[in-house]
Amino acid sequence: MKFVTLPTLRKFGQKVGVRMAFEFKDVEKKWQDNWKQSGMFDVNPEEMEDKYYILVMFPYPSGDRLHMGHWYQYGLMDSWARYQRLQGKQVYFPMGFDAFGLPAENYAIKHGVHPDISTTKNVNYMKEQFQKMGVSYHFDGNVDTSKPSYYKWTQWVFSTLYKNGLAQKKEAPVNWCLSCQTVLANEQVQEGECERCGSEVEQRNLSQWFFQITKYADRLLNNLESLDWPSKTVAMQNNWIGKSTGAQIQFAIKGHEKSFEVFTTRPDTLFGVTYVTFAPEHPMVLEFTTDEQRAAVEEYIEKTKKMKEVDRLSTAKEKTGVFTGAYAINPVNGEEVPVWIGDYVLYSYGTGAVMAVPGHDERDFAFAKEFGLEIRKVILQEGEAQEAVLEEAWTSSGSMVNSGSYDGISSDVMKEKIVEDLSQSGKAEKKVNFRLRDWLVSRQRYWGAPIPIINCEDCGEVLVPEKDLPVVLPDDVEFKPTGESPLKSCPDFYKAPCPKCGKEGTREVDTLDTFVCSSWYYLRYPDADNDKEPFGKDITFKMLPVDKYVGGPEHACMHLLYARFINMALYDLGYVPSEEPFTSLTHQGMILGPDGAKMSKSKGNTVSPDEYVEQYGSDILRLYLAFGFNYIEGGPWSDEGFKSASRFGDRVARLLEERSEFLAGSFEKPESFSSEEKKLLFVLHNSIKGVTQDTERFMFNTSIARIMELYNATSEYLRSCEDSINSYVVQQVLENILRLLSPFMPHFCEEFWSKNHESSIFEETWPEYEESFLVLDEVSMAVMINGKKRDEISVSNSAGEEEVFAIACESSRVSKYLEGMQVVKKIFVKGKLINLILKPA
Ligand code: ANZ
Ligand code: ZN
Repeated sequence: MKFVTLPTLRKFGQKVGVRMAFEFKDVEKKWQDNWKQSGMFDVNPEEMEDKYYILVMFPYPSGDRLHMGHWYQYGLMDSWARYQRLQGKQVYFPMGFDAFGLPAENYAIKHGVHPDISTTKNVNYMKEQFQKMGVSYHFDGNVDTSKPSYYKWTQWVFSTLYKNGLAQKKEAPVNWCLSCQTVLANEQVQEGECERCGSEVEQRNLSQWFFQITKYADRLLNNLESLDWPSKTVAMQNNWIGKSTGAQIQFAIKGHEKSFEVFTTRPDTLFGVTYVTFAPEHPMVLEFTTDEQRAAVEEYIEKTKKMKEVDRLSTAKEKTGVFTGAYAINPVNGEEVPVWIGDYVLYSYGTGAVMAVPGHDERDFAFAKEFGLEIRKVILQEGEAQEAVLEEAWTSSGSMVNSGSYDGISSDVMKEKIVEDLSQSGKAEKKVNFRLRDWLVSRQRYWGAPIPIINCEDCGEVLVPEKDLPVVLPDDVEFKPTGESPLKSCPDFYKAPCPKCGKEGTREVDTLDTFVCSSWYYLRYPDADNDKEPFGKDITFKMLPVDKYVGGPEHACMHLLYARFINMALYDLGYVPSEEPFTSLTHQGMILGPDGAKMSKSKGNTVSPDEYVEQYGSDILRLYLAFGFNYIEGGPWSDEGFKSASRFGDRVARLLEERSEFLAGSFEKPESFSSEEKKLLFVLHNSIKGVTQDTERFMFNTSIARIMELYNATSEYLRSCEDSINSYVVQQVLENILRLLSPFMPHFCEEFWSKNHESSIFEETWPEYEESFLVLDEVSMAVMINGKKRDEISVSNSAGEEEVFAIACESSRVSKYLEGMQVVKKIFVKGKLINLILKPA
């Protein structure tokens, strides 16, 4: 691991170059040690009564340390958790490491070290960085998914699903990454490329392990409504699950015994079918293809194998296909229509065959145009002449034509009726289809939890009994990717006696997708030391579900869907208290490089947190991350922004040092306040109100802006009232600046608080605003002339239009405009402004 700091640091120093009066980093270590020793943030789930479970997506220890994105996500979540604790909640906020998986394995291969050594080292390094960040969460029972004490129970999750018919090995077309040399779940393929490495992905037919998430499709969809989740994520899951309602309709093949079915969402268009298209890889195709067409069909099938699914689905792609020589018989009228194959039909969706209606489906239309097939109109738009030629597919509703006895009825009615009528003879049935596929969980890689299955010649596939778990991942394996599971080459592992009959069998050599590890980790935290069960029932029913989950939006359709499924399956078996694991969800944004592009080593636009912490301290970095970004949106790193945050931190430090006498004493609350004092108290209570509302909603940037306003108002008060300072008010304000800032600058605030308090600032309660201070006697109002601001006047809170006008006229800055003019209109906004519209008298 190389740790190059100097060159960038120097460059950075020149750019930012803020000289700090207060050495923030000097006090940080002290408080970190202090918090640790006092056990202040230690929590024991056993003792919690009314838990508030905050969860943040745990990091992969695959890179060599925490980067700026981690700081942003974890540092500010620590701030949020501190805030919730100050609000009086019994916060439970655990942390661990998602240590198995391809990124960790690829890192290990690149650096030529065993993944166990490199991930353990990275985990330790990251823990040290977390410590330097000054976080209040801790690493409960060391949840590290790559340790046997954890993956024993990942294997238990597999076994539990298996026993309940939710895990199954089956042959299926799968995505194969040519570079990672392993299969990928559909969700891990983005635009035909591997989500991890960006290499090409091809389709292979392989026998693999699947979790049957499709059995839960409806519930996963329906529950979405009840979740307090970002609407975009809900929409994405909705789409991914992709429920579509229609019918399955049976067609016969002329001269063959076998019939086939099509899935359609538009049974109303059945009279418009002029041909049928099969997915080229559909196994029936070669059965009915005629001898004359066989060569062309086989050639086309071969060609399709090399195509990516996204390209096949693209509407822009020109349509290709081949006639099979066979004819299908339309069940509604006995009409014989040609059977084609075309790559726009996918084998994995519906039945793998479609009834083509070129008059009313865009893709069928393009296909028919390409091959000169008949385009027949069966739905008439309102006002359309029946004989008008279709220039493009009419995909909406209308009234039926060319549809025998159904002519004249509306297509919406037809949709139901035709299915009902055909169902009499068993030729059609209502059908719901989902885009969601079963979750492919086996990987041909080393760094994952072994699948607890032994294959026996006599007994077949046998589950490893729970008492024999974990199936330990062996250490000495040549783990470079070859396409074949590395565990196969390890005889000590591969050969194992059958748990049923004792005969020598062979172990399953694939490992589990890392998303299996992360699909249940939130259940392990509260009971992480349990070596008898994955998680005890009492504690799980008390601590779950998670109240607030925070993580990146990129997990919308993978982790978040998988975890919901696993939780739901475990719920059905009585292991967890709720169907849904995460009641409320927030996504943080992403910190980009200074150039606005995603930070990456290859682009050279990374900004390393360590250098900033080294020079300015972790509180200043955290303050900048809070202030410089909308947490949910993220944005580009800016040294200018860092500069202004560090200046602010330093100014506050100076103020507190210069005015430390006000923090020290004990001052009595006066009977009444002067108008200057009231103004300051107004800003104070307004800030408390605003910071509370904004922090709650993760609006850390506006929270800090309000604290800045408070700082400014305080400085101004001290400057202008130097001779008549109200000590009580100043103490109130200074103490509250510390309390409001404490989640964002924990060490710094603890340090200043400790000068005058025995107990920690984090044992305080969050300040509350008082409504009475939010009503000002005097307000300042803008005076505008013809829409342009000319003065600001101080008036009584209750002053009406005439009174304000009179006071405005007394101001020389205003009166000079009034000379020789006539006021034609007064626009008055109480408490805000008066705008005088003038014209020459
Ligand atoms: C006839 C028809 C007529 C269709 C019409 C549409 C409009 P969603 O909504 O995505 O479920 N389809 C069915 N299986 C397919 C497959 N394996 N590959 C490609 N396309 C397939 O889409 C369902 C529609 O997509 C089905 O309804 C079918 O075309 C097509 F005027 O059937 B339709
Ligand atoms: Zn056996």
